[in-house]
Amino acid sequence: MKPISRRKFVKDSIKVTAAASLLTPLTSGAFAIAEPAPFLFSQIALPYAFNALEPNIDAMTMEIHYTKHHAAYVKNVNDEIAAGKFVYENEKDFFTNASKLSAKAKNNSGGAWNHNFFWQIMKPNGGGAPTGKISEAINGTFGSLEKLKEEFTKAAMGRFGSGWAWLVSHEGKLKIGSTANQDNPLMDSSEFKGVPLLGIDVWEHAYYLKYQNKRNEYVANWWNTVNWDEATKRFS
Ligand code: MN3
Repeated sequence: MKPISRRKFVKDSIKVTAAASLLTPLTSGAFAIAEPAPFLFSQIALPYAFNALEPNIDAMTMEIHYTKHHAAYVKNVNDEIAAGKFVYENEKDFFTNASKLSAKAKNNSGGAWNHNFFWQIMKPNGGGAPTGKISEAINGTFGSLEKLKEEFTKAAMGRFGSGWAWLVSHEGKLKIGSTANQDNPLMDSSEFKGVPLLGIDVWEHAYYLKYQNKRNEYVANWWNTVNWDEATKRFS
């Protein structure tokens, strides 16, 4: 058997050490490594029970959506990061570099972030109308909340195939649009940009068990889950 050369051994050791250091969170101690720790995505704890959004979103859909679909996006993007391919410091950094990501990293980072956002932008006994600054902005931009809902619904219905519809704040203005797949308005690669205030998942996995092909009914009932307090927080 050919003995492993010292040179190769050293080279491999460095690789292993580098890979390990990438996954070790930095501390302020004496052993801190200059290389920044890569940002890893995580799945937020669902802020309510699987059945809490009934009858608008059924418990089975919520459970599968959260424990299977969302969990998979988080795992898959972190696998890409762990493979040492994408080292960024936070979500913002990740998405402003979206155009440089692999398809796997881009799709799954979007899926990880979008669903964390989605769970928070809904709540049990949601709906109603926002108040304060965001309400003024809605009336100023769209004329009324009803008009906003009409335009947003049009964006959700008009998204062919899988994707998301969004209400965003962009350069001081409210805008409505949609993105394909798991793209989001924070990505540099997205044509529709802004800070998301509301977002609806219009992938069939988000509604098919209860609504089958009736995306329009899902979107109409989804308004009853909207957490306007969360949208307001993100606007101010
Ligand atoms: Mn989904």
